[in-house]
Amino acid sequence: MKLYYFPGACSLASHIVLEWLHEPYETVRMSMQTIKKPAYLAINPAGTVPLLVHDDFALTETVAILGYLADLHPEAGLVGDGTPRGRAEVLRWLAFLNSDLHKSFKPIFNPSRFLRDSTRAEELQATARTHVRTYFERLDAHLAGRAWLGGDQRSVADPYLFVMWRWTDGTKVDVGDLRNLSRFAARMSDDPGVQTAIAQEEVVASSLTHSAR
Ligand SMILES: N[C@@H](CCC(=O)N[C@@H](CS)C(=O)NCC(=O)O)C(=O)O
Repeated sequence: MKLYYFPGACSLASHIVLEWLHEPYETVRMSMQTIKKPAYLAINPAGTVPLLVHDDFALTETVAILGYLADLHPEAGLVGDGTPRGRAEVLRWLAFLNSDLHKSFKPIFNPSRFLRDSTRAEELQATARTHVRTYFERLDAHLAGRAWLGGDQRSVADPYLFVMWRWTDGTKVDVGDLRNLSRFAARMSDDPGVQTAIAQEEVVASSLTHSAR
């Protein structure tokens, strides 16, 4: 298996799950330039990360990759406790993270993609920060009395939330007062698989403010 990533980008969630599964894998470090080159676009026409290549199967989309990895290792229980409700709970949060929270970061990282008039960039970013903050408040409320998004058991949704929590620093979204979220982030930060994936990506502060997520 081969994971194409940018340091600290949403691809870090898949990287953490590969570590959790003790799955043999390689990583390919990409940049904003190399993801737009014909060779990469030939395997991923979206020109984004993550991309997971498993034998002859090239898979894009964070939610699909996380689900695929979890399904390859059902014994790890990373999409719930095996009940329809448990699975639905994990999918609920994955959907929220992907279609609401992740999307709301995009105008902060790259306002020019959303505006004709660049003089309004700061206003757009401020509005997007409000949306991001509101979504984190909802996640914080959900995490009250729960160790993980899905309940007592960690799942593929947790690394995705953790990655976006890391973005709050570089994007200046203040979530320091959200206690349940902070506890969750501390738990993830202490995890050896998380630490290994981060160390491999050599994440530095500047990469968290990359302009094109
Ligand atoms: N829908 C895709 C979005 C992936 C995405 O936005 N990736 C960002 C990094 S977090 C990226 O590659 N951005 C470069 C670009 O959009 O040109 C997913 O969920 O995997």
